[in-house]
Amino acid sequence: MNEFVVHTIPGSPYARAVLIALEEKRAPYRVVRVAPGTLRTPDHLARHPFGRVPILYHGDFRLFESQAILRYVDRVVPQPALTPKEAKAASRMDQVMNINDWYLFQGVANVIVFQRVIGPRLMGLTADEVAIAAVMPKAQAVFAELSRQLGDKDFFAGDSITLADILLVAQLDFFRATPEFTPLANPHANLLAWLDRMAARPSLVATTPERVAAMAKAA
Ligand SMILES: N[C@@H](CCC(=O)N[C@@H](CS)C(=O)NCC(=O)O)C(=O)O
Repeated sequence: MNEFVVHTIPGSPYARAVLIALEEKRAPYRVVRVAPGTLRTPDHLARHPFGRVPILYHGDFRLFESQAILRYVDRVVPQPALTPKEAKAASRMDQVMNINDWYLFQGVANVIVFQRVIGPRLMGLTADEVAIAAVMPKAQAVFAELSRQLGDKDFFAGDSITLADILLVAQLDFFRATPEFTPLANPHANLLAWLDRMAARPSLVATTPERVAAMAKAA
């Protein structure tokens, strides 16, 4: 099995999801550091035409888009399976992954986490409180729906961890660094308990932003 190579900015939640999946599979991988200021350079755009991370290399095969990468890893390293076999559970997994991408990240996390964490820490910006307040109703709706989908189960789809848990936990664990997280999550005890259980898994402990920064090598 060729080693997997993940190009990322350490801290990227999408890339962390890929690393969590590789850890769950115990697959060999290494991390190549992408500097935030290089996303629009010709070299990076040749790897990712939309100027984002993560990018996966597996031998001479290159892939971008986290859902595609996660499903590829699950297909080429079948055990432990991260997709339920049963059709309804598998479609629940797909649904949660799309909630993550379309409703949690787009218009909620990419506003609140940018305003609170990325802008201030990386770009010296001051948080735009009006922009944050404007997305809170959508954020509340997303957290409520995620809590409803989880219900009293241990995982979002099926009896064991799936790609849905992995994609979502990477996003929510990053979101936890914002002051908005507590009022959004506190009404949903099941979601908080799931997040704590997930965060204690070795695959999450191995992929914290600090651990990824320590293992990342320059390209
Ligand atoms: N749809 C992409 C989203 C990836 C994404 O937005 N990555 C962020 C980091 S978590 C990024 O590269 N942001 C840089 C930018 O937007 O310029 C995926 O699933 O991989």
